[in-house]
Amino acid sequence: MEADISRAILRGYAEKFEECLDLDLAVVGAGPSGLLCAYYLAKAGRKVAIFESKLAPGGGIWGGAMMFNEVVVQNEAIPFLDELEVRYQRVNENLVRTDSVELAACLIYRAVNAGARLFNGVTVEDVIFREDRVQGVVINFTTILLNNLHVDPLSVRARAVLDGTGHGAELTARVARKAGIKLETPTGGLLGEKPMWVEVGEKATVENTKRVYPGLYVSGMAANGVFGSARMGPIFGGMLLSGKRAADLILEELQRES
Ligand code: 48F
Repeated sequence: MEADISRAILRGYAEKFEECLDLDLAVVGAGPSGLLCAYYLAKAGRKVAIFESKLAPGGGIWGGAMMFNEVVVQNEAIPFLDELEVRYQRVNENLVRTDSVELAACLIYRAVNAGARLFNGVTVEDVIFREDRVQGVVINFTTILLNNLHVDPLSVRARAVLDGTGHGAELTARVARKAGIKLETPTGGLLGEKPMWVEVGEKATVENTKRVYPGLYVSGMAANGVFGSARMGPIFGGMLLSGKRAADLILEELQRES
């Protein structure tokens, strides 16, 4: 029995991982924007995997605000809540509120159930960069990195990579530090995140969801970190709209290329 359990787990993981060595989209970070983007790509029949450095996917959703586990969503993003079957209650004519645990759970479930593969405990530490284009991700187990062990990573090819790493835009920041790489931003680098301004941040996170280098896209708070806009706190409509916009842009690009 013991050996059967181990064999089942090893084979299951190996099969899942092998299927994902050559992807249409690698989503880096399982926050709201990355999860929703992965859901739409998987729903469109694309091969997509999500790499999340923490044990639990869901990013900044779970704790709501200051651990009050509720978040608000504005009217424009309610169709996503309906599609994901997240329940909500009206706050005023513009806003609804929802249980943050339910939102996180539904986003994760819908993305995986639509066919996206999710690898938790896996950190994207770099990108594959060939012929002036981002062409995949370089991954390692987070435990290896946390323990500072000198262990080489593995790589996964992807036709598109989405940086959904949240505040700090960790992946794009890493790419921008590489010699000779200039991002498609006004300065060629990251503009950095601004302090809180809810309306501005919410609008900007959607507008800033775009390609930052051939093969590399940004969504959610990473988009505002790259293009220099405000944070917005526990309002999640912008994150969902950003995830959908990323999916539309990436699907369009994939279709153009094929
Ligand atoms: O920050 P996060 O939730 O992403 P988001 O879609 O949403 C932001 C909101 O949660 C909130 C907000 C809303 O108004 O401001 O903050 O921008 O999730 C980002 C995920 O990326 C993971 C990280 O653990 C988190 O779960 N992550 C960060 N760096 C890496 C990574 C990495 N190098 N590799 C893999 N995962």
